[in-house]
Amino acid sequence: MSLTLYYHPLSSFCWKVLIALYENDISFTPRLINLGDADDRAAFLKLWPIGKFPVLRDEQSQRTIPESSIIIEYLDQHFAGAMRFIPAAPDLALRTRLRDRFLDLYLHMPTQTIVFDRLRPSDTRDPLGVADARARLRTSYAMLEAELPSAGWAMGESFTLADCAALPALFYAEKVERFGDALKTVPAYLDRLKARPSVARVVAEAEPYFHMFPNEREPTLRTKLIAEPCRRSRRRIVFLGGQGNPARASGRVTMRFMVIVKATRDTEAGVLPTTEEFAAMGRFNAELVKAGLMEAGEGLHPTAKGARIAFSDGKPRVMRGPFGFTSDLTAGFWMLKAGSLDEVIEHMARAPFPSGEIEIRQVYADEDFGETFTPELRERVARLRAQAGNS
Ligand SMILES: N[C@@H](CCC(=O)N[C@@H](CS)C(=O)NCC(=O)O)C(=O)O
Repeated sequence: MSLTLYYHPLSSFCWKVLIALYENDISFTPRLINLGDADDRAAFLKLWPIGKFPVLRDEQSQRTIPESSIIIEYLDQHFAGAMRFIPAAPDLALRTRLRDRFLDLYLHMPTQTIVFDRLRPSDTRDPLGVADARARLRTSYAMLEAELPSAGWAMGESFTLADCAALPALFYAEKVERFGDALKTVPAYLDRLKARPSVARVVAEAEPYFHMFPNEREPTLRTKLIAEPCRRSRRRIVFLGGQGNPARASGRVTMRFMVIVKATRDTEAGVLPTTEEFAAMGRFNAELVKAGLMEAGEGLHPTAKGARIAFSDGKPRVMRGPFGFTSDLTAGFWMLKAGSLDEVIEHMARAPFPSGEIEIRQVYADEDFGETFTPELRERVARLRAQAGNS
């Protein structure tokens, strides 16, 4: 057997190549690479210093072939079977390669951005990068929804390179950014892909490793040493025990946040949102509710209808609005509960504001006040909250 595939069963880019190998029943030696193992890693880097798998080694031709798309094209040229992954017609071949690039670059890569971010220590997360990646995924979903055929495969009747690329891209993308009800063609296509025997085999072989896939709400809770196959080499082994918020172990979120919407000249002038803006905000709030974050959200009348009370020497002095416009005035707020500030940033970065600013502040929890807030005082406050229907 001249072919050896360096791979990991959970690695999405390896799935692409495995599907092609299984489709044409090409024999090969699978060589599972644990990038967390120093020897494995050193041997693999010798083969392909970039350190990303899959990599195919063909002993007969003495060639090392990296990059999933190139490997599939190499198999098509040298180990051709019933399935041809690059169509013979030049124009269709070009369009197939374009779809493969599209799926890798604009679906698969943003998904990796979101997954890798979950594995980072919380102080190095990149909420804006994640928000961008989600926006990119939604654009790509919409394009695929419009372009994919309602039956058959990505490029028509024949199963091609584009389908090999589509399965892992869509399979994992859907795990980090749900398709939602508006998409019909894309989920139906993914179902057709999953029903193919080559794909079912690849997914079944990955199943024992699925516990290594980081979920959104508990990325730091695994208490064992795991080798994460899809990370940059210097962070390859992640010790995840003992970090994070212990209350999240139960899946519960404990922190509360106030998101303050800063006033603008328009909000201070009492300019109300348009119907479209209301609808966009409604959709956004529905996402917050669905994600289990939203406790409340309200807009405020301009300061012209408000008042301030200043205290000096224990004496109140009432001042009625309007107050001079500054960007520190408040025009509205949300009350959210979430597992971390990053989680709130990730969601709020998608708020449908064309301009303006919002500020996110963590609400003190009883335990934040320490010993001076005695158990008796806490109990009294808890009773008052219950009476106010606020607990
Ligand atoms: N463009 C490459 C991407 C391969 C890739 O990102 N592989 C991931 C596994 S899914 C990897 O090896 N990651 C290890 C790392 O980045 O250190 C291809 O198409 O093969």
